[in-house]
Order: sequence, then structure tokens, then C-alpha cells
Amino acid sequence: MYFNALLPGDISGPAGMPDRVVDLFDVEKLAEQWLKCSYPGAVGCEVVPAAYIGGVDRTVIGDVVVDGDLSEWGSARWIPINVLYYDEGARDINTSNTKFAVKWQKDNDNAYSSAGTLYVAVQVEDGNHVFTADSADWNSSDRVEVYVKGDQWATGTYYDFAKAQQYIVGIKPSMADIWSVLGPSATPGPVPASANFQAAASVSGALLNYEMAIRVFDSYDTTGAASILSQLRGSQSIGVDVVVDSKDFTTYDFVMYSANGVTGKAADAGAIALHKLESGCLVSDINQNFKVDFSDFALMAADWLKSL
Ligand SMILES: [Ca+2]
Ligand SMILES: [Ca+2]
Ligand SMILES: [Ca+2]
Ligand SMILES: [Ca+2]
Repeated sequence: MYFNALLPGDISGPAGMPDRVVDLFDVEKLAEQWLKCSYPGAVGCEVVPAAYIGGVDRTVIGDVVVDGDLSEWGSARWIPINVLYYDEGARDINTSNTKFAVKWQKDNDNAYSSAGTLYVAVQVEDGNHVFTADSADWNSSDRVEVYVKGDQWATGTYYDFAKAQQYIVGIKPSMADIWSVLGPSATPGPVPASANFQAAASVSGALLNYEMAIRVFDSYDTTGAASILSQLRGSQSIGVDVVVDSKDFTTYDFVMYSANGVTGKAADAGAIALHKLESGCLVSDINQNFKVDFSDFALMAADWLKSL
């Protein structure tokens, strides 16, 4: 595997950094952090600062509810969406108030790595709302597109769900419901149930608030039969990208913005921006369940005196 090339138990070394050997330096670090915890918000737990701008923060259980209310995202690292991606002249987006944030969660907090979910929040300030009952034409309404690839190396291959997935979400005219489709954007279809995709949105004045839960796949098969869920852990990179689309009904113009302006995301998984998954965990917390204890010691013991 490319993500976890180092030994799980190699958390330190003579210089205080992993050194590809599991020995007494690693036990010393584990002892130093023994029974400490870093569970976000818990009393007495050490807070490990996020070190990576543009990274994806670890959530805790119950942290994100997919309901279109973004109030639980206040402290998230928001990424501005302010670079023109496609331009037919619409100017109804206020890019200074348009942004997205991502969090992640493992399914199994006691495993070294585990299948998991990304939570994505998108806020768009759009002064001129155009909502449709379904996805209709690609440039017919206000909507957001989210791209995810679990395998950070996936590139090329036009419209290949096995490489990456493009989810498109729009608000219905009633504003009480959303539609969602799985790309490609030229011929989108309903999101298969096997994707376990969730989305919700809300409208508050000019602000459109979208919220999604997205399973992370190394390879996705629309039948579900051959899908491979990514095994996630902190410090690995995955692809996450957001494009905001807007229709202006006064001019019938259309515009798209992204965070990075790298075009062709629907056509090439290599154009999807990478983000590092942050663990928020102490280095001795090898299984990244926010606490340093015997489960971590067991993982270190399994690698005892191994070297790479
Ligand atoms: Ca070591
Ligand atoms: Ca929410
Ligand atoms: Ca609009
Ligand atoms: Ca642990």
C-alpha cells in the first residue's frame, strides 16, 4: 500500500521522529503519552493543533448531522471558493462569502485504519436563486458539485466511477427538498443506494447551505458488487473538490467557481485537489481512537524490532 508505508508502531526515533525501526525509542514515546487522550472537547484531553491548512479535520461521533443546518461547522477550516471555473457572465455569486469545509470519520475507532465517511459543508452566497425539480441541464440551475477519490493516485479515464465520484446536489423550487445525482455531468443519473450518499440543504436569504455525507471508495461500482471502500487513517491524502454553479434568471447567464481553478475535474480524476486527513491524535495513539492505551501498545508490540 502506498499510504501507510511506515510501520504502525514507528512513532518516534533518536531524533524524535519516526525512523523506520520499532524499538525502545518508540516505547519511550508511548510511555510518555500513556493514558493521555486527545478527544476533541473532552475534559482533560490534550488538544493536538491542526498543522495543515486545507486539511480535513477528524470529527467525533455525532459531530455532524446532515440536515442543511451548518451551525456545528463554526470552527471548521473553511476553504474559499473564489476562482472562476467556467464563465458565461453571471455575477450573482458573492465569492467573499462562498466556501466549503470537510471533516472525516472512521467507521471503527479501534482499528488502525478503517472505512469511513467524509462530511462536506458548502455555503454559497447567491443573490439570484434558480432552483429546478431535478438535475435537468448541467447549466440550468444553482447547484454544487463535490468530487471525491479515495485513491489519491487515480488519474485519467474519462467519467470512470472506479477512479472518482462526482455528486451533484440542487435545491428544489419548494426549498424543502433537494435532488442529487451521480455524475458524469453530461449524463447524470440517480445516486445508487450502494453509495450510501446523504445530502440536505437550506436557504437563508441569499445564503444556500449544503451538507453531505459521502463514503470514500478506492474504486466504486454502481452495482455495489465490486466497490472497494478506502481504508482511512490520519496523515493519508485523498481527493476532495467542490465546484459551485449558479444560474442568474435575469440574464440567463451561468457561472461556476472552484477553490483552485483546475478545470476538467469531471473528466480527469487527476484534476481533483488532494487534502490530508488530520487525525487530531497524539503520535502514540497508533490506532487513532483519541486515547493512548494497551490497544496502541499491542500494535507497537506487533512490529517489535522490525525495520523497513
Ligand atoms: Ca522508531
Ligand atoms: Ca448540520
Ligand atoms: Ca443563482
Ligand atoms: Ca489508541
